[in-house]
Amino acid sequence: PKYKVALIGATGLVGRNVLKLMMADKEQWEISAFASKFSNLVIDDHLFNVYPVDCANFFDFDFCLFATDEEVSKLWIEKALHAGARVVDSSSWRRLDPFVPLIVPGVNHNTLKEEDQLCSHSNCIVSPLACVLNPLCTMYGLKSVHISTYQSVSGAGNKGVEACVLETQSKLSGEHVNTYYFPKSIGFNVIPHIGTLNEDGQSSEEEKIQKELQRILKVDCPIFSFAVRVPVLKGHASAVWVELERAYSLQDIKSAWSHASHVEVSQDYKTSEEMQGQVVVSVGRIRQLTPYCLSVWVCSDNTLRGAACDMVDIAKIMANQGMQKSLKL
Ligand code: 2RA
Repeated sequence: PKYKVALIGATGLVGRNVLKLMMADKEQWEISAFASKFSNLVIDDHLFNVYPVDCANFFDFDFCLFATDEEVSKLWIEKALHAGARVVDSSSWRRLDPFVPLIVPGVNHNTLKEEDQLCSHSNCIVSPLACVLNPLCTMYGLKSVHISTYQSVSGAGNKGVEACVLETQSKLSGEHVNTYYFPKSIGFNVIPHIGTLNEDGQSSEEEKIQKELQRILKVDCPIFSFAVRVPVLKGHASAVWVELERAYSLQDIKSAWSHASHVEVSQDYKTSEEMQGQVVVSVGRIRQLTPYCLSVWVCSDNTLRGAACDMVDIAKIMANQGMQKSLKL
């Protein structure tokens, strides 16, 4: 059967990828696209009319996918829930709400229940990390994790990409235009500041990494993170140091990764550029540091894994479980 899907935020970087992924499965989805204002969008030779979200009649849809930021999600999701649709939210709005499941497909999608009408997926840096850490957690237990992230400008949306391109070009031509889109100029620069900084010097992004990972992996071990914005257009990467509860076998870990959903073990390593357009998460630079500690490099396309792929995977999981329109009507 065809499920009726409303995609809100269709013109954004993530929204466009959702359309692309769903178009590959046209038999299953009938998609209506919404954004802040009317426009036309061509995806894989298919023309979508994008309607203003205030024209959406949420009663018409089985699934509403919100590829939107917190403010927009907050404004519209209640209406979609009231209309009885199943909702997948890409924003951080309810990710830490114990009544809303935080799902990483392939890691904890089995925790999704029939009565869950709203579901969040995790941050585009967290989802790939969860895919890689989950087998280690299950096999040996996590004692502590240290993560340093290198996050591309597309994590901040279309405008982040535009700001980076403009600032880089202007520096090359000897001018120094600062768009002020990022906390400091991003052209030829790295900025250890994503989101807001609190009084203790922690950024909101670093807090998300810690709390979302603890929630998804069901652990309360210390997770330390550093979130850095780099002038790369697409692809997020992380250097990760893991201390396990028990001594491990690297061979067993590699074998578990090779069977884990969405994980691809690299002989050496992959870069952000190489991961563009890939739906898998690459784990490379795998080093045994001590019998309990290892370090790895994790790299993925942030507009796909932890973004469009997670939204579409969750909708598929719900549809396969017969969870289209909510029974709460
Ligand atoms: C970022 N990971 O890149 C965050 C959320 N998209 O800004």
